[in-house]
Amino acid sequence: MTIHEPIHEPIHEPIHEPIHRPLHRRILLAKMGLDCHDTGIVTVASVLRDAGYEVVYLGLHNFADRVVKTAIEEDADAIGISFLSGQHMTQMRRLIEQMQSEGLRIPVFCGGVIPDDDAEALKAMGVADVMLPGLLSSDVAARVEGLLARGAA
Ligand code: B12
Repeated sequence: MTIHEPIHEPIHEPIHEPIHRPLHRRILLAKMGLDCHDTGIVTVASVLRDAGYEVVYLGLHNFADRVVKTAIEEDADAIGISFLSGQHMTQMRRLIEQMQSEGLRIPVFCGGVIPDDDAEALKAMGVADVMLPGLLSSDVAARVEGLLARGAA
């Protein structure tokens, strides 16, 4: 090994060419509830930045009111939430209810360790997309671009 070789493999493959150049598209990312697993959402934040988005990451331990208030203040175009805690059904239901009561109509998507059946139930609830482990970074960026193009569900 020479001194120039990287010691670690990159967490995700670099995206040299953005799939699109979505100017001024702002995505709010957050963790909700008591879930402390943040590696996935931090990875997704850097994937979306590499793809040309502005990313606002709210960090851990948020609840629906704070997520919705921040999305409004930051004029976000979409909200992405990460769950590895099993709380996805409860928290996403609360988030969608809060968005409805505040009149916020932007796509909301989520990802993480989520059983397939629950992913379908989340979509039926109005979640625009559910991204599970194993997706390529380029697929995450392309799916976010697709749901922004479609607009709120
Ligand atoms: C590392 C780890 C931890 C670390 C977390 C460190 C950290 N800062 O993140 C520590 C040791 C702290 C931890 C603690 C616990 N953990 Co843990 N942990 C894991 C483990 C092994 C890997 C998670 C990880 O980092 N993966 C790597 C990242 C890159 O992948 P990812 O998060 O899945 O993200 C990818 C996709 O899911 C997707 N994605 C994720 N989020 C989002 C969001 C959006 C918007 C999008 C588009 C995509 C997306 O894209 C990402 C990139 O591909 C998993 C097992 C597993 N196989 O997932 C268990 C796991 C998540 N942990 C589990 C458990 C039970 C716990 C504890 C409750 C254990 C305990 N009894 O204390 C605590 C919970 C503490 C808490 N308050 O949350 C369970 C959860 C079970 C469940 N959901 O029903 C798992 C699944 C292990 C298992 N098989 O039982 N854990």
